[in-house]
Amino acid sequence: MLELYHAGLTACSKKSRIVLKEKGLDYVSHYVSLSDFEHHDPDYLKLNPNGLVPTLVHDGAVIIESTVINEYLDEVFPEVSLRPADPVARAKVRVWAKLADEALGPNMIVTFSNAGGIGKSARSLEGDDLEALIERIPLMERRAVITKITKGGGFSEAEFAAAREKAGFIVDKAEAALTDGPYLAGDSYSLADINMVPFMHRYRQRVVPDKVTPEKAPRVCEWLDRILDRPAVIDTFAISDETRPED
Ligand SMILES: N[C@@H](CCC(=O)N[C@@H](CS)C(=O)NCC(=O)O)C(=O)O
Repeated sequence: MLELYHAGLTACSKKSRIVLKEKGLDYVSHYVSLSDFEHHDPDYLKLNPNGLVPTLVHDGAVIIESTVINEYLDEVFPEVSLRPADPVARAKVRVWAKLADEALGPNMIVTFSNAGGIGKSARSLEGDDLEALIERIPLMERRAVITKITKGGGFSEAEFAAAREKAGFIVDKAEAALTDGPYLAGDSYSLADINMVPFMHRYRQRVVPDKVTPEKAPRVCEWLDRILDRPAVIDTFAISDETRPED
């Protein structure tokens, strides 16, 4: 049995939800509300000690980290393969997996600073409640983010600028890669595209909308629209029983 603990429309959750849907795999969906800090519940931390989503449980085996989950799913369920056979193209998929992990940073700065979601919930706390929340966060760097947006005056203009620069760098990489083929790793649709699409979508929507335009990044825009049009991706991005509208 496959079970996915996820937070619906968050970027990392989408990464693994797309793979499950592309492969047509049945899974039990467990929505973990980040706004209610359910990812810090002791029971959830037993599965994912980092206190992050997503988490996959496959016949009792627990797999964490969205990029790792996606590789695992592709290894265990190879019928619909999401990695090319050619080792050079496979290496490209791995480089994109690494970039997708790096792509989270700029997205998080903007998401946590937004008026809604987890940022809003954290900012609504004060005193002992806020201290208790901060104390419960397992990862040092996530504790630092929550401390900054609640007690530290939020991210500085310099931090936003650095996040935008990093996002722009990744958009440029994608634009260059897409001169070699219709997909990020070349000829075939792969985990490279799946791991990147949730971030590129957010980059266009709210991180660097001035950069992801048909004039400045024509190949990225065409690729993004093409990937967003796949039935599995449409299903993943839609508000449904698996998601919450506020994500
Ligand atoms: N490297 C992790 C990052 C996971 C991650 O940051 N997930 C976000 C949602 S996209 C999350 O759980 N955020 C909650 C928090 O930071 O408190 C992965 O890829 O699984």
